[in-house]
Amino acid sequence: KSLPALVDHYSRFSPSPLSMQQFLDFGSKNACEKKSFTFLRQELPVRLANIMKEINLLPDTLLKMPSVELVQSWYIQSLTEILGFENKSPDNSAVIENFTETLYNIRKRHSNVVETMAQGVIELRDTHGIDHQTDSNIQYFLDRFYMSRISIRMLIHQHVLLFSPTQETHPRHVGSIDPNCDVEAVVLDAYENAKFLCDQYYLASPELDLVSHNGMKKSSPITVVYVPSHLYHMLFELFKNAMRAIVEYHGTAALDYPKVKCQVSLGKEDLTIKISDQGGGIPKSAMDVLFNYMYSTAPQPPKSGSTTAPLAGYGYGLPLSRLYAKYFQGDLQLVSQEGYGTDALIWLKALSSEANELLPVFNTTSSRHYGMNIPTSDWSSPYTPRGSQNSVRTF
Ligand code: W6P
Repeated sequence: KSLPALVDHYSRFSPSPLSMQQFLDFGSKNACEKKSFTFLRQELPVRLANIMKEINLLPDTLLKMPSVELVQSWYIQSLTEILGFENKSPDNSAVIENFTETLYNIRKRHSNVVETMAQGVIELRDTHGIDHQTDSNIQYFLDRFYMSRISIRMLIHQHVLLFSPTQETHPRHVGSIDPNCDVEAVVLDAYENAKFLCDQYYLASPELDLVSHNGMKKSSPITVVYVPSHLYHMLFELFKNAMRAIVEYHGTAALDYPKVKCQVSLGKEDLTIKISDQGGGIPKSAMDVLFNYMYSTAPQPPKSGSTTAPLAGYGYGLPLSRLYAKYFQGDLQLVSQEGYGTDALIWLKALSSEANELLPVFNTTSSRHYGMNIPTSDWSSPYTPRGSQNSVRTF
């Protein structure tokens, strides 16, 4: 069978979302490398093929950008390598070992996908420009593409951590999952590292005011079954943004700053983390842009020469953080009061039984989103000349 035929074949299956509990089961006493092998040699091609079909729906102009072709070649190579195990025996330990090593190399091959796709978007903007329709398609695609990538890397990472003798993990962790993830500890770690960058950049930083409310078991530490690195990624991003807003709003010459406030709460259903800054806030009209890949792609951070990394504001920090939150059925939202400050909220499922992977599915519904016209507003917009809300007026 040709590769395109195999992509068609595997893309007809829907990805199977795993629950946090299933991830734990794969890694517990009955941890079985053979079971994991037979699951992944089917599920990884399904997830890869589903998103590869969607890559093909991208505008031709973007598909032809060298960076996007490079990313596509990695997907083709990795799918081909996994399909090499289609008819191998799970009872042969050399096969299983080789599979684990193949996965390790695949994960390494794909480590720069985010930067490379961003480069492709820059190439497209510089050569063809980007209209409203293309912006919307790219936003829709990248959210699904990066969610797919997060999920595939999670599956591979779990397998490699659990079954590769060279990979060491914390004895109480199951692969990358901490069954007793101490939320306050991750908050403090993320705050300290953001503070380090902030001090280096501005020679000043706001203090932290951390408060927890355990609504389930008063004055007990709040824990959750979660991937600490995912939680850290979100918190680090939010702390950097909050600190930058505070220091820039009050000026680097200020003698002291309003603290960054962090409230952690646990209820029956939700674990909520709120990070509040009095950094002057942002207008409501600018909120969407913070999660827009096209907008966030704008200036390339200085790569070499400069020793001070920008504190925040470049890259895909916020949209990717929101995907990490959504990956296990949580969410991330910003609420701002311009002239005062911003609240950033993270919701996680308190119960591991409700923490299921959220995965993009390739089907006719997803296909229809591409090339679908952005609806023209049928509400008045006083300062916009008639017909120019979109590049083309579509009746
Ligand atoms: C701001 C802008 C922002 C984004 C994300 C988190 C916090 C903040 N504060 O002013």
